[in-house]
Amino acid sequence: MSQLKMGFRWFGSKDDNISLTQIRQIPGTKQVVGALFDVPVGEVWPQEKIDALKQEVTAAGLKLEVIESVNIHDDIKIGLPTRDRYIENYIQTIKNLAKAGIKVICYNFMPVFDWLRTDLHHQLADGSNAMMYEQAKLPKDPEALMAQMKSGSRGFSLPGWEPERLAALQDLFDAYQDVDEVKLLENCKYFLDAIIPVCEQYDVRMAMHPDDPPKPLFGLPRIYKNLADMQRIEKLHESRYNGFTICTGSLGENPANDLPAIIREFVPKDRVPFMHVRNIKFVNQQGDFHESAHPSSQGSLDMFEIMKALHDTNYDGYIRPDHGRNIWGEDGRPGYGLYDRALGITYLTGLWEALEKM
Ligand SMILES: [Mn+2]
Repeated sequence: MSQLKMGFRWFGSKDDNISLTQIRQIPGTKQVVGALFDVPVGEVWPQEKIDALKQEVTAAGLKLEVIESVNIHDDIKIGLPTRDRYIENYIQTIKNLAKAGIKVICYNFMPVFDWLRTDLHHQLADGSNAMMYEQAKLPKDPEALMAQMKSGSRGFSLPGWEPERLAALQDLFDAYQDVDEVKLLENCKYFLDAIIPVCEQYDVRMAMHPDDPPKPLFGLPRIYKNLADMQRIEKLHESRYNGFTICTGSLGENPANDLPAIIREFVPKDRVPFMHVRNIKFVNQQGDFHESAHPSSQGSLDMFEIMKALHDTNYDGYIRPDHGRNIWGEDGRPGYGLYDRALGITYLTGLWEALEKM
């Protein structure tokens, strides 16, 4: 029986209220999906810090083979002359991670903002809370959005929302003024052409995460929203090391995205080293949604069909549950509480066992 390489995202002993011991007790979980959170975007990840994290995870009886994320400096995405220095740093980070046995790097190519939501603690009928996105509640002003995210996070740092980087928000927006989707793709190709030969040599696979939500916001371009975008990105640099994270929640936020079809196209091409599997629930015809528990019955996505597509295509990459709700009185980092993600793992491994035995 093929086992899922199931992982759990962890924000490190300094910044996560969930312990490695707790993670190890989630049935079927062997992998920690981690990162260094104290290295500024664009700088080299020091070998000794990577090794220390690896050692900490290994000592807890778990494996560290997937990093999420090594973020891309805005100068690379904008295409500034200074990008070469940041690409050199990125290459050194890849080499350092390879030395620690890292196999996959998850990253995204979203300008300015990482993922975003309009409510980080939307109250659900059962008394739990989850993140929500309502188009009408998205502030017109990006500064107001930042303030909204910050106050909603209740003191937790949010992945991809580095305060230092976002401090000069207007300057950042100005710098992206001439970057449209075509230009952003060109800049992505420039980056991939530089790093993928190194990834091949060091056996580290890149796994781009979809834009979340998968549509342009604040006039900023988005390059990974759907299957057609993926076909463009795979051709930017033909290599199994130029791969995707397929995040069912992010791509699923556009009801037109057929997730099993996307999986069935890209897994057989060996372009999917990493899966994020989570559910969302649409609340209206306009595509507003809140995040939900993982089971199909709790959201709008057919999780069985998603797992079946992975099973049918002999998926053997890494996988993790994604955002869950805050339940049972937990007040965790938005999307990253312990209980609902652990339930998600149990559900996903249950679906997988059934698929294996059918
Ligand atoms: Mn995701």
